Amino acid sequence: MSALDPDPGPPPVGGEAAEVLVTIERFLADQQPGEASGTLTRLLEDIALAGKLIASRTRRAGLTELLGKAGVVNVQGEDQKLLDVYADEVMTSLLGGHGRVCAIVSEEQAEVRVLDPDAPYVVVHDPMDGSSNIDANVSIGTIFGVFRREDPTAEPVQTDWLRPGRDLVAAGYVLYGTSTMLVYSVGQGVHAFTLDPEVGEFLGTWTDLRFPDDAAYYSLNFASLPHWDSGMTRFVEWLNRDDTPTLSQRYIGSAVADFHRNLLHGGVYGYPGEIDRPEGKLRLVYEGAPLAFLAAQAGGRGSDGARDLLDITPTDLHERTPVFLGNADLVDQLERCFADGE
Ligand code: P6P
Repeated sequence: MSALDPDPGPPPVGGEAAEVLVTIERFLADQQPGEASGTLTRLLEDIALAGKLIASRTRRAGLTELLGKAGVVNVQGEDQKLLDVYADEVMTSLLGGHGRVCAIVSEEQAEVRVLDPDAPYVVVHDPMDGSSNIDANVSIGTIFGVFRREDPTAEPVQTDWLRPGRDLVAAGYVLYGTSTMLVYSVGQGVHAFTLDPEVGEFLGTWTDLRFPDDAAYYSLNFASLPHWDSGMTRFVEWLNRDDTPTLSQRYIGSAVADFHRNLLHGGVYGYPGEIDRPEGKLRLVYEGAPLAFLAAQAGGRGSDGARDLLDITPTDLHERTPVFLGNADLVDQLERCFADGE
């Protein structure tokens, strides 16, 4: 492709190189079904703009005191970082006021916030996943999911946002790493765009990303091994057998970054439940379900160790769940190990 400098190089094993230089706005418009109103397209464009704004701050975090803590403890009991606060405010202000988003659920807000009561969509998001890594300059990311309300004329009710991930109409993430990438799906495959900071556009990079059949990595925090259920130890033993795939262990401490690398190279990420914390750490609504939606769109799966994450209906905005995401065969094997043996 002569138009790009430097050439983006070959696509990942499980993807296609974008054929032409295309912005995410143009790609969304071209992908939009003929009968669509364009509302979801413009909502996703708002998220892309939020990603640009957050990326610009993330790039300069070390220079503008955005590193470090906001001096507030959030609903999760975690120290809010200034970038958490900024990312949450940017997403909320860009998504509200256009008659597109009825309500927004955020990791950083104890309660759901109603934006435009008679709007058709609900957004769930983790504005800055992995924020404990900000000071260490490790990749972090924004995770989002979009539901379409069954009756936009009705009063907003919690069944508008406490829904199984299978009801999502879109999901994705913005990864603030060595480059800023927006990866999303509207149910027609997974597509990746790279932010060109000089142009200020997310440019098409890869389309139809799928987990490669031959996985390369598994992502587990082995510091927690003594606290894991026996099913996890059986899975680790399976991983280390001579007759099973040889995978390398890579764990960044930022689920979006681990997920992204495993999507490109094949693998499985896990944050298991523990004996004294069987619900695990990650949140179902705005972490597990949106990433499971993407995994399924890329030929993989998301599971809590027994059930597909997309089939779990949350009962609380911030409920936690064990999360396993990646190649379907690896997630299937993990479930077999949890179900007492292979
Ligand atoms: P630990 C980040 O806080 C996060 O929610 C995920 O992005 C990440 O994979 C995990 O927690 C890291 O948690 O306990 O391994 O440091």
